[in-house]
Amino acid sequence: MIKSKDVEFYKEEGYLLVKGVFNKQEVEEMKNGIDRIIHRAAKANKDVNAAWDGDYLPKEQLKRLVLKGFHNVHYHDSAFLKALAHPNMVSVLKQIIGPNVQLHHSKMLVKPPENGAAFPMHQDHPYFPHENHTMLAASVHLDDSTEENGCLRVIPKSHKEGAIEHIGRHYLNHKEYPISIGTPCPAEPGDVLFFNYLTIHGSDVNRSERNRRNVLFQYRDASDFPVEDTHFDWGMGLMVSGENPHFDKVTPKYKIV
Ligand SMILES: O=C(O)CCC(=O)C(=O)O
Repeated sequence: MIKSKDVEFYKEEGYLLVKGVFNKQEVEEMKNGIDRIIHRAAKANKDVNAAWDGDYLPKEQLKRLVLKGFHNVHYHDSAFLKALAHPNMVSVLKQIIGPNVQLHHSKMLVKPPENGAAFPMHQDHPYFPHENHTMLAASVHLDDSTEENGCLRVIPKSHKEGAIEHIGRHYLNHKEYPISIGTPCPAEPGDVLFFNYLTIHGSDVNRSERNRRNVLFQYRDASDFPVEDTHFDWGMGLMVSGENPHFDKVTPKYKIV
């Protein structure tokens, strides 16, 4: 799927957009899966607004923004289990992480038209710090994603700065790191943006009349261990490529609550 120059680009810049990882039918299956999850969540009275807080807009405007965000999508619909271990996905992961790749967690991020919430600039590192920083996000695009509907933005090479202190673990100060300083990464349905968990990223409000639906999978090297017990999700540690070299560490030592 990718060449050695792409791997070099990822290592240098901290991100990589890979075109056409999923075909039209696979994208359709994921879109249908998302619609059904939203429907079932509403029926179960669990349709909460997952929009992030922040200092990038006045409080009054922030309150109007909406994000449909649910974790563990591969437990809700098989389309996502197929996607997270898709041969094209695995082929890229093996090249940028190494032979032994584990899932960390999965989630969906739907920014509805006109009021889809932004993600203030941040690193994912504070949420689940690891020893060797192999952790990355693979953000799967299900819609045409442009600046108008709040596409992902990254700060190239920012992973080289290491871990930066965040406001309450969540996001960086908007005055120092406004969303506008991120390089926009427009993408088409089926494209995947890979970025390291130290790469500063975010995305703006969806001000368009179009949806912006993404599914995000986090993966790591099976020999890269957490340094803090800060995040647990079901399915954490599923092997999507290679083997787990640590026989005594195949189940995470967290409790399901
Ligand atoms: O999908 C997006 O726009 C950003 C998602 C993100 O930054 C995150 O989940 O950490």
